[in-house]
Amino acid sequence: MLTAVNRPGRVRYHRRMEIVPTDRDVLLVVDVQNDFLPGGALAVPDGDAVVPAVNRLAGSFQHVILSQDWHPPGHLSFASSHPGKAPFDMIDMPYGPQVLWPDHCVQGTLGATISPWLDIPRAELVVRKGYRHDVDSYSVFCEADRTTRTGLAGYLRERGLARVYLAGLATDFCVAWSAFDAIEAGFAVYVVEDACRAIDTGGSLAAAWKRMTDAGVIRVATRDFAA
Ligand code: VGL
Ligand code: ZN
Repeated sequence: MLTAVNRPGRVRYHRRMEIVPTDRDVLLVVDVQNDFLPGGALAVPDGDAVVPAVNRLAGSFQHVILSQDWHPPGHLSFASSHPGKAPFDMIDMPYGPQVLWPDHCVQGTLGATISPWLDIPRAELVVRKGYRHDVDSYSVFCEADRTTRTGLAGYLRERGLARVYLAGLATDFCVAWSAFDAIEAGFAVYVVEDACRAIDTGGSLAAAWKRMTDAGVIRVATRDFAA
């Protein structure tokens, strides 16, 4: 799309990005689950704003994959599993520092269910993560031990999907870690900023954007997609 910008004495044209997804592009919708939405156990501020944005966005993709945070009861990322600790405290796990969360997305509960307002029946794969009792997994590609793979990179490669667009919850945790790992796995990665919302605890949102953009993640918006 060409947009005219009038400045005193001249007219400049600059090209706005216009993204038209092909059969090599996939939309990865991260963790749009009841527990991350208003009223949920770990509600992301303004989290429900992603639902209409993601629904619209999904319409322009041939390939859509969903992820689902899926913890067993008593998961080690829950503050309730650590006597004396409170949600949002930090602890050291064998694999590194870990934020402690309220109990959320417990397997088989209504809180763990993908939001009924998400309207993407065409989604071709749901990737569950965080299902091992002792290891968290923000990333849809690789668990927090940084070695156990979910299989998603292999799926994308086998299906010839080369560019990953991310949307969903939360920008500074599951979206950011997934974006970072997708780059590491060799994919081109775009985060659709206004189709995501953040938890933003202890400066996590600014840190996540720096880490993502330093790694080569491209920041885009829903308006960058062809109507
Ligand atoms: C998430 C914290 C804990 C996320 C999941 O989806 O961003 N955040 N588990
Ligand atoms: Zn979780």
